[in-house]
Amino acid sequence: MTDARVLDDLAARLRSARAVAAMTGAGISAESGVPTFRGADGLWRTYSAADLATPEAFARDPDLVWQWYRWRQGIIGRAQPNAGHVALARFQSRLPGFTLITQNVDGLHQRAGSTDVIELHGNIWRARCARGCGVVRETRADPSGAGPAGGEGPLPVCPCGALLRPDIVWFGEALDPRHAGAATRAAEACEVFLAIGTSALVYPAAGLPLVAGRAGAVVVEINVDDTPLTPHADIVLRGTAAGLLPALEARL
Ligand code: BV8
Ligand code: ZN
Repeated sequence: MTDARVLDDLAARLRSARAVAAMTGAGISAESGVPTFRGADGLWRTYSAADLATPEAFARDPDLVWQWYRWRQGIIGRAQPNAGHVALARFQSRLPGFTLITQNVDGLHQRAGSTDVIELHGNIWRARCARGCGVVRETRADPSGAGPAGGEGPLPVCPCGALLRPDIVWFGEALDPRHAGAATRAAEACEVFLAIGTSALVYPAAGLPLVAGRAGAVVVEINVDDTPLTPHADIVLRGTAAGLLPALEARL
């Protein structure tokens, strides 16, 4: 089938589905200028996940970890949602049973107009108590990357006296069970599952399209490259999220 026929066919399935779930990864924000993790220019080529994105790293060197997140806040604060984010926000208004799940922490889906986004790995614009007293703070979306947790100033401190940390799920940490539960239920209930711009390597998120497939959903991969999900996908669309999602949305 030609790409246009595949998109026509997929759009017809989406229109007739009672429930649709989409899960995005860093690839959808790549065209907004936000670096991915594992690509040629990915963050893990330059930085070690173990040194930056684990609770042990924060305990060892909170300054370094905050510097890295402030730098990323700067990039994300200057970025704009792209046509892929905008198309997914329109999916939500066109498809009644649509659930958007993201592994991204950048908040670009919400800036494009999506609501009720399930953020599996947290959000870079929030900080929370590292000791776990329950305090959560918004950090300002300042393009310089500065904010209550930003700049070169002292590390942000919780009223309880502990440090604040980025409200992000690091390696070795459990996902918030409310978010993991909602995402699993959406994967089990959907008739079409779209996996968009994710390397499908980080669990438990990478298991969601497999859950959906086992429950009978049509699994669609949208990615510029092959991933471990590719052999399990029913439909593979090779191309960019910002190119393919608007083409699909135009057919809904
Ligand atoms: C947990 C936050 C249990 C950083 C992130 C060995 C085997 C199996 C599992 C494990 C194992 N060892 C450890 C584990 C578990 C571990 C895991 O899965 N590790 C993997 C790497 C082996 N998982 C965990 O630790 C999770 N927790 O299991 O808890 C538990 C239970 C109870 C009690 C205690 C503990 C926690 C996972 C935390 C994830 N957090 N870091 C930050 O953002 O600051 S991971 C990081 O990767 C990001 O969050 C990101 O969302 C996530 C996934 O990456 P992707 O989004 O897919 O991005 P990536 O760069 O990899 O890929 C981009 C893709 O886009 C590519 O495919 C590319 O081709 C494509 N692309 C590029 N441009 C485009 C495009 N596609 C379309 N259009 C384009 N334009
Ligand atoms: Zn506290």
